[in-house]
Amino acid sequence: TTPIVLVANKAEGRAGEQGILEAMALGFGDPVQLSAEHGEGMGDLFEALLPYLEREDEGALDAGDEDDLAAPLKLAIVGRPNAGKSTLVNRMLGEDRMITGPEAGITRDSIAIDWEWQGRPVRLIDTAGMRKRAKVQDKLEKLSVADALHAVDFAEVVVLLLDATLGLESQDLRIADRVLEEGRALIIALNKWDVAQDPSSLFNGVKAALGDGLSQVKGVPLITVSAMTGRGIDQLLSAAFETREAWSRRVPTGELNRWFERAIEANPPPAPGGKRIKMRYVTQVKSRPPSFVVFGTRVDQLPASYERYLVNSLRRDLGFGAVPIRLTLRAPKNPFGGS
Ligand SMILES: Nc1nc2c(ncn2[C@@H]2O[C@H](COP(=O)(O)OP(=O)(O)OP(=O)(O)O)[C@@H](O)[C@H]2O)c(=O)[nH]1
Ligand SMILES: [Mg+2]
Repeated sequence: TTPIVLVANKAEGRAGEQGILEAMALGFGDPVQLSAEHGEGMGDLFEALLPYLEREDEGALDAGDEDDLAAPLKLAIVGRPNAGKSTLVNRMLGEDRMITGPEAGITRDSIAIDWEWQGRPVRLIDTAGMRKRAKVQDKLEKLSVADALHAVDFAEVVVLLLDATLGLESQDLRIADRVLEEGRALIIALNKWDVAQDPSSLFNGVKAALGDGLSQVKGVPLITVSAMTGRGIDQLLSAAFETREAWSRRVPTGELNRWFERAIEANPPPAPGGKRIKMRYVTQVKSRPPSFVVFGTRVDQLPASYERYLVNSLRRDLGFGAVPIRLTLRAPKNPFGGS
């Protein structure tokens, strides 16, 4: 049998009360009180429908996303001057296509090259090195940096290339922040591993500094490579494809809300002034990057730490890894003051 959910529309204000009482007499249980015009009661409607969402298509991707995953992986390589970006691109291609050299600032414009890795199409984008803004004086270099940032916007996954002989500097964190703010998936690669001093403590040091420095996203992949010898490049590319998949993932609403209930139960939201913040439901509004809207009452009072808790457990429990996640809170109005 098809389940029936009774909805009483035009329920705003006092005018609807009589109709709601009449609707109760129909024998379908309490009606969901809705005002389609005023946008009220949507949270209640969703709650009433939630038990029936279980049979929702379990395929985690919609058709559009699948097309996107068959399309070339748009992979931009960014970093400070001299990190070895162009050398890395040459090593991937297996030929000296880019000009490289020991002086900083050799690449001036972003260059996109179509390539294939293990039969999968990749659009590689080499970019100009990005120095600290205060040091960028001449006009040409400014244009180069703007061009590199443009490549970030165009990419799906961005590799931030570090120089193992220099370690992680504040400029690297600034670039990483920028990539995440743009909603791109980030991978960090530690290049020149062939000449790294004291590799294991270097690796741990960079890992720890990333954990402290990139507070908005935890656990960004860190991969050691050598553009010179080719070491680590396969690992880098498989991480890049994996990351794009997470970045493109859609979680079915039923699964998402089962997670949501568990997360709230494990760590209930606070009750400022004795009034509990009620979290009703969550829905994924888009992917690339994954974006969610949480509906509830008094959610405008939710502390940032609780938002972080939700985003972090979403990442951990639903396999989003370290891709940037957008979360918006929305409070539907309810004239009846129901919880
Ligand atoms: N030992 C070692 N040297 C490397 C490696 N990768 C790059 N280099 C050297 O680092 C220098 C800079 O390399 P590039 O590829 O030109 O660096 P880039 O990041 O493209 O630099 P810009 O275009 O100026 O931003 C060159 O002398 C390379 O030979 C590596 O894995 N190991
Ligand atoms: Mg270069």
